[in-house]
Amino acid sequence: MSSIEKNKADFIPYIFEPTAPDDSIAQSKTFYEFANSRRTVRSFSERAIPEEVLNNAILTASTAPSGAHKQPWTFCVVTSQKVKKAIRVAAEKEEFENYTGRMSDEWLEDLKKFGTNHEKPFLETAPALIVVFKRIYEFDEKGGKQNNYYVQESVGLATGFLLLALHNAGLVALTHTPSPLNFLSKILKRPLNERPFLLIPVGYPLENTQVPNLERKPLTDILVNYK
Ligand code: IYR
Repeated sequence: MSSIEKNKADFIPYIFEPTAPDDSIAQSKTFYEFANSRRTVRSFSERAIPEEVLNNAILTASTAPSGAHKQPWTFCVVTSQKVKKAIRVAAEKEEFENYTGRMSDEWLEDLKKFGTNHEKPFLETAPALIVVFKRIYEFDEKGGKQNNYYVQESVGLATGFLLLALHNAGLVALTHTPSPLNFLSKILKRPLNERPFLLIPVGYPLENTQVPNLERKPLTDILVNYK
């Protein structure tokens, strides 16, 4: 049997529900408006998140396409106050170095409109921190390594799905990138095949929270048609 025939044997019918063009237009607009209402939020109330909501959002993230369907991601959900504190202390240490030397003047200038600095209280106040790890490879039963593919792309896609799923569940989030991120592997005792990718505080906004007055690029700046 050729390998092509062997693959075919594992195929199942795809259930396709056709959408009329008018419905398609309406749905695409509604979904865009929903996505466009998402904002990154940096101040969280202490209100707890139902565990099932986070679990469903993570299941949604894990529906993202991935290289060879390896799903090369692990999502760590930290709600322990003690662990959140340890993460804050380590992140602020790195961020202090970033803001006082490692970041260029141009970078610091670009960040002015966000009002950020090395202090990261949200790492303790947000009810949950989702730490996204990329799985560079897998261990097989004999302790050998099995490859994953397009790991960066796959985990980026999954994280995008996650952010929209959290938004859809009425939560707010912050895509936080303390750098370098390796302290997260240590604190969370992750295995060697996993590397930290992003740290996402999640929760509900503090009352009267404000966000930077930003605009998104218009379609004419982001789309090039070849008709
Ligand atoms: N990691 C730092 C700096 C920072 C960098 C970028 I690019 C941002 O969009 C926002 C912040 C911090 O989290 O403060």
